[in-house]
Amino acid sequence: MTEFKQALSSAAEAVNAELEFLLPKVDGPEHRLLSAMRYSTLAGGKRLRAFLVLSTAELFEVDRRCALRVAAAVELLHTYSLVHDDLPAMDDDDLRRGMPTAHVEFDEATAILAGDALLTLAFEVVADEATHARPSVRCELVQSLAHAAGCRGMVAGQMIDLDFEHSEADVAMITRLQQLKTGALIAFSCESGAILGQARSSLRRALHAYAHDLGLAFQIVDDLLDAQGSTEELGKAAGKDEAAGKATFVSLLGVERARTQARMLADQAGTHLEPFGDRVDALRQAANFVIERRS
Ligand code: GRG
Repeated sequence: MTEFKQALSSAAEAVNAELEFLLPKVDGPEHRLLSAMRYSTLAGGKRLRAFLVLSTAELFEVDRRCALRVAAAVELLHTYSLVHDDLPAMDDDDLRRGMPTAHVEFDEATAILAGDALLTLAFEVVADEATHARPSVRCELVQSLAHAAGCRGMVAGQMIDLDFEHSEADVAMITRLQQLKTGALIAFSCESGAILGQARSSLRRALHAYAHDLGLAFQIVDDLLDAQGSTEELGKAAGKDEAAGKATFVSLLGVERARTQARMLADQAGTHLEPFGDRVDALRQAANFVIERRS
């Protein structure tokens, strides 16, 4: 685990430097927007999605500079989703990554605009020829990222989640909602390495299957942390699901079964990596990290 944590922190350092480079410097009459973008993006975060992009790209010997751009784009898009999710109209949270949320630090309109700008910047970065020499590869990245983030992915998951607050949900429904809300971007992060490396489809499918199980394990642990973690440790409000009477993996399965299910999914994620032989230690360790994490 220590070895994995070092690898994760070195990926985070590299992607933070890339984000620092890609985010516009704060100047001009739009400085408030740019400050909010930088504030939210550079506020920390585990950078797990970036790690997945970099690790899967390594499997196909993708140029590190290209992989770093995609890793940064995924983190920009992920940050947009957190900024918008925290808004009063959605989850109404005051704390994120241990700091005041964007709408608290700035104001609601600025947070909405900063989220919009982070989302569009992510696509600008991926579409740039510095990301890959081949237009067809850039096009596939843009299309897959749009699919993961939009009305058949994360945004759809968020809509279903908001609707479920007022209705009964079962495990199958929660699984589908979470696959869209958090699983789709995790899946793109894993598959982007294969897209950049123009890998054969069987290997891309193997990474998709790995990401599917990893994403679900990640979400179950997120529910466990919300139920059992502390606000201080999480850097965001704990206990929100129960207070809102929200159906989650924990409320439906109970703590013990939820934990067992997460462990089973993490083990199963590893089995999809067999076609890659012994070059996937980091990805196996990532599955373990996801279920052991405390924030
Ligand atoms: C507003 C379109 C829109 C979508 C929001 C992803 C999402 C949908 C909301 C995030 C809310 C949330 C807490 C989801 C649970 C899983 C999740 C994405 C947790 C945050 O991801 P981490 O733990 O965060 O990787 P860090 O801070 O480490 O980057």
